[in-house]
Amino acid sequence: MIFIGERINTGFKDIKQAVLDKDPKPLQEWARKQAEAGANYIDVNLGAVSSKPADMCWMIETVQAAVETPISIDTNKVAILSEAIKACKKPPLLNSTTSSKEKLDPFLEIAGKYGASMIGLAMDESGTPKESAKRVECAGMIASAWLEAGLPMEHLFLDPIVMPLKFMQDQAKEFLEGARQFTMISDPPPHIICGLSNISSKATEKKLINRTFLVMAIANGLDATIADVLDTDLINAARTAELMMNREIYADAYVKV
Ligand code: THG
Repeated sequence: MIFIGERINTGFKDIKQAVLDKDPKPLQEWARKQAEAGANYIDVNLGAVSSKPADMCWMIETVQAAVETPISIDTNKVAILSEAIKACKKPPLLNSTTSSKEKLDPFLEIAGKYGASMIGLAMDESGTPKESAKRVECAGMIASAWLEAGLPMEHLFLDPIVMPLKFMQDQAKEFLEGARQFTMISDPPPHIICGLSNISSKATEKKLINRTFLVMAIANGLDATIADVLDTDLINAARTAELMMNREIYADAYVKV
């Protein structure tokens, strides 16, 4: 399982304020905590706080001054990505493009030039398809463009797109069916990823909803997630599900490693 720490996102008040004040402390504390928890990447999201590439670069440099963990550059803006990529010390994860050519082409070029991994969202210029079949089509387009660009499948992550359970209850099943079909896009398959906390947006019982959905998604082929990596119950549930998918070798102490 590949875990990406979700916490350095201006959707959280403390991070928003820190970016406005250019106060490195909150970002570095969250970076350390998530790295210690075993995050494989640290997601960095500037959100709507600013559209200045320099602000995203500041966030990335601030995180890298605290931890060695590679960065997930969470922006769909090519202007921000083109600058942010230069600030990264290690090959990052580009998060994310859609299947729309206008977005996909510059993302592919940057991924190729810097040896980066990339997330492709299963949507196009008209938004997120309601039905899984159309999401599979978008994902397939991204995967073929990736291969055509000569890039390695182990660096591609496809995202079937998680919607809030509270507001779009029928969408969880479409996600799960999408994920299941993405595993058949190529052999070996691409990684399948999601922004897990989307599922529990504005809900009570957030942790229970996140944990239950993650296990169901893993059963359908998910092998990476942007999530609350400090939630030990979540991580342990994911590890247990991975054993059941026969992806890890069982050991009595598996949750303690
Ligand atoms: N796919 C990809 N990238 C993504 C997403 C995705 N990046 C952003 C997002 N979705 C994943 N990250 C988060 C981070 C936080 C929350 C949800 C998704 C979250 N925030 C609280 C809430 O909405 O209730 C609000 C913050 C707070 O508690 O103050 O849950 O889908 N590729």
